[in-house]
Amino acid sequence: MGTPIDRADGTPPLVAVVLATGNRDKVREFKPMLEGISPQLRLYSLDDLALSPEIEETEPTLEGNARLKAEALYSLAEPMFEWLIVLADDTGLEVNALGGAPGVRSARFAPAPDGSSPSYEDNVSHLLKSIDGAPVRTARFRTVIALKGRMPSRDGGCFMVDETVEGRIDGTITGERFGSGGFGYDPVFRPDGAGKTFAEMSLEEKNAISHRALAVRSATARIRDLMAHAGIPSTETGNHP
Ligand code: ITT
Repeated sequence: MGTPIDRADGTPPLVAVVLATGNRDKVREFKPMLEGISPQLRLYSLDDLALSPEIEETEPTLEGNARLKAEALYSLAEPMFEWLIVLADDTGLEVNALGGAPGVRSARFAPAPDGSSPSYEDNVSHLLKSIDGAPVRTARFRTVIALKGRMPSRDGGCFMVDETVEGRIDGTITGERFGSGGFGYDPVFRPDGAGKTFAEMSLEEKNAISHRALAVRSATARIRDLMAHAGIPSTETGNHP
């Protein structure tokens, strides 16, 4: 693999954007938001690169875990591309009545037999049980995206990328499940002002307002800046929400 460039012939370099997630639901949401940034950008999921690293999310914060994933994936993907930006996200549902839990433990909230991962169903049931009778059911989804990369500089050298961006959305945990779209906690999360849960929305509706969309929008803006810094053309508006 690789993306050799010959700046002498005026060809702008190609930049690989690697989505550091094994969660296909998340890839499905990310792709349309990133695809239009630049004709020089190539988007890869872990599946595309046949990578399936086991990265333990051991940090106590979403930021820490996003950075951890980005760094681990960067070291695996870095030999494959000359220029690349790895995007790793960590998302948590923070429920006020639970002091901000499940937060970083959102994927592993429900008790599960040793070593196994609870299903989305298990986690939602556990959440509803945990806040049964709570007078306040406010919550927020928060997504942190870490960007880790190596980009060409205009003088023929390179510069490193190492930063995070964030998106969040406030809402309420409903008393029961509504809708069949989305994934994870979507059937019980109703964003403020929306009148329906994420699971009752189309992908487009969710992508217009979600925590992940907001974080991706910020990441997209940063990628555009980084491309500009490298002297690589972006499309006018891209394909972001
Ligand atoms: P990777 O670490 O492989 O990326 P993950 O499933 O662990 O995948 P996150 O840590 O980002 O993903 O998210 C933790 C859990 O939070 C996830 O398993 C879902 O249950 C839930 N979640 C994340 N994003 C969500 C969304 O947009 N809507 C509903 N639930 C979501």
